[in-house]
Amino acid sequence: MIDLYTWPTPNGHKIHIMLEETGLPYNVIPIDINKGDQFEPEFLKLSPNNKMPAMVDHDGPGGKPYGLFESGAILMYLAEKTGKFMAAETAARYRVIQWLMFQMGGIGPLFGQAHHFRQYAPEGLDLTYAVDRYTNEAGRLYGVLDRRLGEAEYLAGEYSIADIATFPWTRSHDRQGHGFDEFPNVQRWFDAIDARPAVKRALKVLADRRKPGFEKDAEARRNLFGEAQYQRR
Ligand SMILES: N[C@@H](CCC(=O)N[C@@H](CS)C(=O)NCC(=O)O)C(=O)O
Repeated sequence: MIDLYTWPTPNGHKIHIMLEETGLPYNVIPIDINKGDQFEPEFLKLSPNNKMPAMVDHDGPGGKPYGLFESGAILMYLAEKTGKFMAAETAARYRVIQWLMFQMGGIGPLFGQAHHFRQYAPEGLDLTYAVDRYTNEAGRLYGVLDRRLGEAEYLAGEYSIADIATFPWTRSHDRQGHGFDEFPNVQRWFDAIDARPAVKRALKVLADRRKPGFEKDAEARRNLFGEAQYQRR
């Protein structure tokens, strides 16, 4: 059994999708990042960067419990454990890892900053430069995806953990300032993944706990963007 510490965000949904796709049994342990669960000492032992997702596989290597944080590492671990969604042969495996790293180092952080400056930053500041910078970067990254998906059905050729990592971030393309009409290959790829039964099940995990407009809540702002983030420094 896998204990998954999670919340219904794009990074959480990556792991919900992988677990639903592989059929591995899992317990959901909610980490309400708006309420500050990510700063609980027990959680920090598992995830020292105070972020979800994190997991403990009670049947880890050698049959012992094994903990991991960072969604990309968790996806690679689950792919290796099940032999699914990452090729075994070296050239094909690194094609998957290459597009997974593109998501982890490019799409995740830059789309995240687009969300921050377009939706969450305090009102009354001149954010023009930051909004332009991250909206443009998001558009550039969608262009990279679109060109790749014009030559391959999925990012690494076959459906893999690279697609599983990228898809949840593209669900909120409007919040990043872009429409799929600009990116028809991304639209085709998105529709194919969105139609998968495992993906539909995964997107329901903790769906009832996600509150629209959380960014207006003072406690959530303190936990996510304010002093709670820095009090352990
Ligand atoms: N690189 C990390 C990013 C995880 C991440 O940013 N998680 C966010 C929510 S999507 C979080 O836990 N935020 C709470 C906080 O920053 O305190 C991963 O991919 O696992």
